[in-house]
Amino acid sequence: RRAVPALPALLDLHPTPDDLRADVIAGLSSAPKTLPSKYFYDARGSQLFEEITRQPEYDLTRVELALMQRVMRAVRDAVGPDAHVVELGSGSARKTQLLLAGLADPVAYTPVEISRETLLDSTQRLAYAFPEVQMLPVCADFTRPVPVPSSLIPAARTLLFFPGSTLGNFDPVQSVELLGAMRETMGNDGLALIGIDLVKDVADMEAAYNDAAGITAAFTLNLLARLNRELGSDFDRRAFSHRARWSAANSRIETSIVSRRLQTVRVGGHGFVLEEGEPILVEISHKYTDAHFDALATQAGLRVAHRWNAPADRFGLRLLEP
Ligand code: AVJ
Repeated sequence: RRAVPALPALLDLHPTPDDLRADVIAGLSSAPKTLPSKYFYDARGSQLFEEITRQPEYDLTRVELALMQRVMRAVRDAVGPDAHVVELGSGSARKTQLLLAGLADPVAYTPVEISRETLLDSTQRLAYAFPEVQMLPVCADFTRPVPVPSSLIPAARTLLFFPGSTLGNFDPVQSVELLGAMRETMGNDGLALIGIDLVKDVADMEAAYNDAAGITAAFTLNLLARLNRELGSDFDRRAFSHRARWSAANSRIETSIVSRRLQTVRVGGHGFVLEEGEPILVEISHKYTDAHFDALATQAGLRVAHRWNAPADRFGLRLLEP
């Protein structure tokens, strides 16, 4: 039997209940109403997301994993040895497995993840699989500045890893800010490997967010259960439905929680009136063209050093340099 490696010390900057309450009250006070998609990822929400990635309609994860397998040798050559990998929104870190195995002697890995349970699980698993890589997990909302711990063995460079088209969950202004912050974090010698979902057939894109088994709907509506539990709000789950549809004007899927009737919801001493049919926008998932993504990168002071697309342009990986 192998000895159990000590749990890596976790830098805990998890959002506080006050952060959650303030964000929710601000979102429900705005017109149209919104809620931040980052709060989907409590322990249950992260599990449901994993289930989404196994649905036949949601092929992003499978296509990205296959693409990574195909281009890993080129990534390894471009990155070189002794990198410190920093991943934003690492979740179950399934793609990280491929990355750490494919790179030349990575020295450290910093997953930044908002769900503490998911972060501890995935870091523990990776610590077993890669005993020579120092694990430096940070539990945090990566849309705020995140301090990156330094590794015992000095790294040759930082590789920022931002897969899954998580960038798509941010509007263009936020995306440029986020890419700019990533440029700061990686420094002048750094690189960033980013996964982006590409514009395709509208029926395919809409089906990916409306799976027949209803897992995405459960994922979306789980947000209300979380708010009731953590903020003491009184959302009635049955009085809302999930809706995800393509917005051609914004080149994105827009996911809303729609009120099925006129109702008032109480959250932290505030009452919010929802009309019948009124949507709360809870997530945006942008889909990119090559030109659109290049423009975002350029605005953030980054250059596309390598561009790899999956067959039929279903998904893309980009290696960016300052
Ligand atoms: C992997 C977080 C980018 O927007 O496609 C999947 C999240 N939401 N189904 C996406 C998600 C509904 C996903 N991200």
